[in-house]
Amino acid sequence: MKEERTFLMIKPEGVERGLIGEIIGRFERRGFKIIALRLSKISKEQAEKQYEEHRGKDFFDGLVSYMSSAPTVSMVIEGENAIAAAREMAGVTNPKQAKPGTIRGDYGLDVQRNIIHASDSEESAKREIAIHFENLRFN
Ligand code: D4T
Repeated sequence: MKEERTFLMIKPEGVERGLIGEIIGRFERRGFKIIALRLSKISKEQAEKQYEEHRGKDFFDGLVSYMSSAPTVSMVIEGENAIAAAREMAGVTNPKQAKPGTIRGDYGLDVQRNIIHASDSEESAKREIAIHFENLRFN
């Protein structure tokens, strides 16, 4: 098992619906350490960078404007196998197919409003942490 850091974001509807505590609590109770946390409205440029790999897809513009439309919670968590564990806790992209017990399965509304983002690899985690926590020192 590997000590890892990953980037998570509670999407606008999660904040709006009062689910911040519930979602953060799941990661805390699972034993992950929160090492950075911020509530903010991200810029369109940050949203574009975060979803760069999807540029050109039909949902890209809608996703970028949605993610930058209202406050989100950005966080970095640390712990054993954090990247895969957070993806598993989030559930699959479409909440209608996500299993009960996963965050998306329990709270997701549709494929855009799927509550949480979790980095999919070590490389994405590093890249996304840099987009949202520029110049942040963790220790
Ligand atoms: P993220 O990146 O938010 O953790 O989601 P996933 O890793 O599970 O899913 P993804 O990369 O395929 O999609 C990124 C992001 O785009 C939204 N989306 C996706 C959307 O609005 N419409 C769509 O049709 C799809 C496929 C949801 C997640």
